[in-house]
Amino acid sequence: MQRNGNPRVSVVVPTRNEARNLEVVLPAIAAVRPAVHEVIVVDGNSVDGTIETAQRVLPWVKVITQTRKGKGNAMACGFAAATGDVIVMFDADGSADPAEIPAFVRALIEGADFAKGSRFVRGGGSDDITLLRKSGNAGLNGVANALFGTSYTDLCYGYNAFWADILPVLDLPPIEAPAPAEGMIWGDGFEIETVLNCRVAAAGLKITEVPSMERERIFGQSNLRTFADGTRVLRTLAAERRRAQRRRAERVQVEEQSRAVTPPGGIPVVPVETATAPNGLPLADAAAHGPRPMPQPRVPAVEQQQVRREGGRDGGAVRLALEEEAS
Ligand SMILES: Nc1nc2c(ncn2[C@@H]2O[C@H](COP(=O)(O)OP(=O)(O)OP(=O)(O)O)[C@@H](O)[C@H]2O)c(=O)[nH]1
Ligand SMILES: [Mg+2]
Repeated sequence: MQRNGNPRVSVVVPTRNEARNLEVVLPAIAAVRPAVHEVIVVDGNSVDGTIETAQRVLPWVKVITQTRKGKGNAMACGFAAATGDVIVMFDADGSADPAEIPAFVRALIEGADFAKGSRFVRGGGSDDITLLRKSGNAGLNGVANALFGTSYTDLCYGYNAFWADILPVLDLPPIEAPAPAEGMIWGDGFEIETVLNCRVAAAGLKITEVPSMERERIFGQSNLRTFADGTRVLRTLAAERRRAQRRRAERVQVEEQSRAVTPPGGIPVVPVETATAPNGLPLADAAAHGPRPMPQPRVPAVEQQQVRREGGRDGGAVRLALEEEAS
């Protein structure tokens, strides 16, 4: 993977029962010029022939199945499988226009680390948003911007692209971790979009918004539940803010330890087990193994314990939000 003016683009498409939409969406992605490098469909137990349809309408598609449940886990699996320089997050429901992919890539070539789709900047729009949801989204943007010092205009939108080399900073749950007996690992569910927006901001990455036009999903029912989804985004912002503060405190502690053991006028000493390289990897790891595509964060016990039941879109039955996420 490398940053250059002609990056290979991997498009990651999460699917749960999207066969009919894929008939439209996959050929449209394949028609984009310059051509994308690969399309990765990440399926989550579809029962409508999604996988067979994907392979029929786009024979060169890569199909993988996710390792646990939830859209976030599907995205993490797709990111891990991607071999391109740039990764595009692309919903399968027909709501996103593949013709916008080159604009996302251009924003990255022009210096962004993360290109964030926005329906609310000039040139963007939505056929699929009510006034209530628009106002809610505006309020959530305000909260996010106050907490993270960002200027997001469309926090709750899943069409984004980024350079693959920022994956370690995203610090997503390891895809090979077993599913907890109950609930989900933080980041595996629909909170993924907000989690990504918070983590790229907390890491100080350069974010550029790209105008995007959202259509209604072509086939199938919308699963959005305005108030429950809004509440979940708020809780995600709060949890990610705590995480960012914890991380900052850890960094300060490392610096203080370093100062404490540095002789006057001497070279600063950084305890090797806690120091991190610019790519976010522990220095010891980075030195031993070089860069690696996905971080392998530990799933702390607290994450497994502090769960809360909540009705929701993940699987329809229960969704366990791990609010006091800690990693
Ligand atoms: N692999 C996988 N894909 C999922 C899962 N949940 C949702 N998706 C896919 O993620 C994309 C976005 O999900 P949607 O249900 O469209 O959610 P949304 O766009 O927020 O809401 P609506 O389009 O209004 O229903 C779609 O392509 C879904 O098929 C999941 O658990 N696993
Ligand atoms: Mg959708």
